[in-house]
Amino acid sequence: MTQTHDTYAAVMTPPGASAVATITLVGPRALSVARTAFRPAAAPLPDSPPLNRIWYGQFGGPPGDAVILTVRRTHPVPWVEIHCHGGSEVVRWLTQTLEAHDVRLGPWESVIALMAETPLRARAAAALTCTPTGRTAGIILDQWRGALEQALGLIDRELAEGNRTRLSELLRYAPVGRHLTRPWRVVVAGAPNVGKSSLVNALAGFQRGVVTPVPGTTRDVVTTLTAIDGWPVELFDTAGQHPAGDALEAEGIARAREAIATADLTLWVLDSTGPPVWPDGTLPNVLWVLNKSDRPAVWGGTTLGDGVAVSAQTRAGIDELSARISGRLVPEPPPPGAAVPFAPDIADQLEAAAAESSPAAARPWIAALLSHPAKPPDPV
Ligand SMILES: Nc1nc2c(ncn2[C@@H]2O[C@H](COP(=O)(O)OP(=O)(O)OP(=O)(O)O)[C@@H](O)[C@H]2O)c(=O)[nH]1
Ligand SMILES: [Mg+2]
Repeated sequence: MTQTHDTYAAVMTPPGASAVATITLVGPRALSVARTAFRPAAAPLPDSPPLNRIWYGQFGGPPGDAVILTVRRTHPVPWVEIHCHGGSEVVRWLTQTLEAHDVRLGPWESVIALMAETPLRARAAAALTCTPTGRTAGIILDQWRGALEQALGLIDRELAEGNRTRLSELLRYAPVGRHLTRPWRVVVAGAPNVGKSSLVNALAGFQRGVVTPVPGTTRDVVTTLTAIDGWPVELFDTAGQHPAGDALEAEGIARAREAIATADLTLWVLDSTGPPVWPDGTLPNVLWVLNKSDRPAVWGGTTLGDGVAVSAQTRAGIDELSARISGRLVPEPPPPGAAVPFAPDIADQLEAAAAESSPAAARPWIAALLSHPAKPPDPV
């Protein structure tokens, strides 16, 4: 057997129970391997198979599997897709058949990178697989369709003319782009018993954290992934802040402070049925929440500024609070089709380009984003 290893295969579907699994075969020998291992039920595969047509037949074996095979591309590198029955055993038979034909198995991410028409399209396809909400998926799909690539082409032309207006316009969406696959961190903090855990539960829509009338119920940082207005958010419920009692409480409070220090937004919760307890120092990015609005207030929160009155118990004001959180995290949501730097490192590179002393010096950053070479697959 030759050890050319020029042709790769990857299982594109996750392991586990499913009706169908997909295996991609890519490389110069993809078509010849398919011709040898695949026995079509009707006509054989032609020498130059038409693209995107489907053939039904047996692959590998015996026993092999009944599969649907399609040729996605023949140039510059042949690309064949095999849709077989799902389940780990069938997939194992088929990948063993491929390995017997000297095909190297790789991770699906590498095959995406190898097959995408452009590096940014490959990045967008990979980002799509781990974006958590429909809203963020929609933005990444726009980039997969070429929104960012087109914008970078225009930016490069403008930079060549000594102008960087478009580059600064694109950077408006760098903050949102950083969070399309990584949630915003929203910390819920305040004095003991003000209703922090109740508020997290109300925002998450289920009973994530323990709620009791006993002050000091939450001792550690409890995280919950949720979506607010379609944006992925990790909520951090924290221990109530007050002059520390025992060592356990002190540790909980220290962890709460650490969480606040790295938060994208802190919801500082105040209890309207008692005197307000404010944070020790200034919080860089805070939204005041006046809780327990279902009960008679002893304090009206007149100094709250843009704060929101809610009842975590009855859910009154929770929609308004969600809208306010969304507005603080993403003040300017990108319109459909807008170019967005859709990953943290892409946003970093564009910011580095904008920080260059001249438009000419910014151009290599743009070129690097457009031409970063796709890496060949690493073996699994
Ligand atoms: N009436 C009323 N009671 C509430 C509301 N939110 C919370 N509570 C009550 O306030 C008490 C404390 O609620 P928690 O959510 O545990 O408060 P916490 O801030 O997480 O408390 P610690 O974890 O102890 O710091 C419980 O008895 C809740 O039922 C509200 O909106 N209205
Ligand atoms: Mg709590």
